[in-house]
Amino acid sequence: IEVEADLRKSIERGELEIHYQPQYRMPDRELIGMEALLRWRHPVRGMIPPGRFIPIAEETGLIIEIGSWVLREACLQAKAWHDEGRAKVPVSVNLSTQQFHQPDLEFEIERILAETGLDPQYLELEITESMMMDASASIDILNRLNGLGIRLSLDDFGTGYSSLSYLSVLPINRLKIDRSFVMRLEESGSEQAIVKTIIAMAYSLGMDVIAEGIETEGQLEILTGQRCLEFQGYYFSRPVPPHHLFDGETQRG
Ligand code: G
Ligand code: G
Ligand code: MN
Ligand code: NA
Repeated sequence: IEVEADLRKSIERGELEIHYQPQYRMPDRELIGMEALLRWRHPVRGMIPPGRFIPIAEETGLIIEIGSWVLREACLQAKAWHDEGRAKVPVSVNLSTQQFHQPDLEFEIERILAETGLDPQYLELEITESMMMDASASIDILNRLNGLGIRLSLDDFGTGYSSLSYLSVLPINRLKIDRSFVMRLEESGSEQAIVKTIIAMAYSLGMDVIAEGIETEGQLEILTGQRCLEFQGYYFSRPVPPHHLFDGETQRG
């Protein structure tokens, strides 16, 4: 209850922040994107990770307002980087289940893009398989979002229940291999087999594929050996506040 009341005021008090984690394409280590990751700097409790307050925001409906704030803030930041001549790459924003099913989401995003001036191709929304339990409603939502000209990625891929037949009809640009697979890659042959299959499937469906949670050189080598080219993880950089991103200090976490 206390946290809920605090969360309700967190936006107006300026306690929410977004950290950004870069994404790279090998072999040239080219910067290809930034994932926006929400943080709550609580005046008493300190930094609270999203896993601890997003569920509360979901239960109370506050996620709609917070989610809008994140979208707007991330689009503004990306636009500012582009205008400053920094790397012109897309920003990826995580959606929550409630946001995904919000009836006016499409118009909300259209409005935010118009107000921030960000070209739609530079916004990527990350959704998860668990949001799409109702397949036909989800395909409709995805098609409408796709119609805005933004990018869509399937986050935490491999941990949910995607039916392969219906994956092929979704307007998804990219699969994000969940870090639970990456974590066990070096010890587990079965993990290697799963990841190899996900990569092959992505390419055969005309999608890009990115591995997240890369922490070691060994993981990177296995994945590049399996023709995965895009990476995100502490090995390259932790999520960092936006003003630290182009300092040249954050190439490795
Ligand atoms: O950054 P961290 O590992 O603590 O994130 C934990 C979880 O919170 C991840 O699943 C991530 O997708 C989610 N998350 C981070 N930022 C946001 C956000 O802005 N909105 C939503 N809905 N989820 C987020
Ligand atoms: O669910 P989602 O994929 O959006 O979650 C992303 C979360 O993973 C973020 O909270 C981010 O802080 C975390 N993360 C990013 N890279 C790494 C990594 O290399 N190792 C670990 N353990 N967590 C990571
Ligand atoms: Mn994500
Ligand atoms: Na993930």
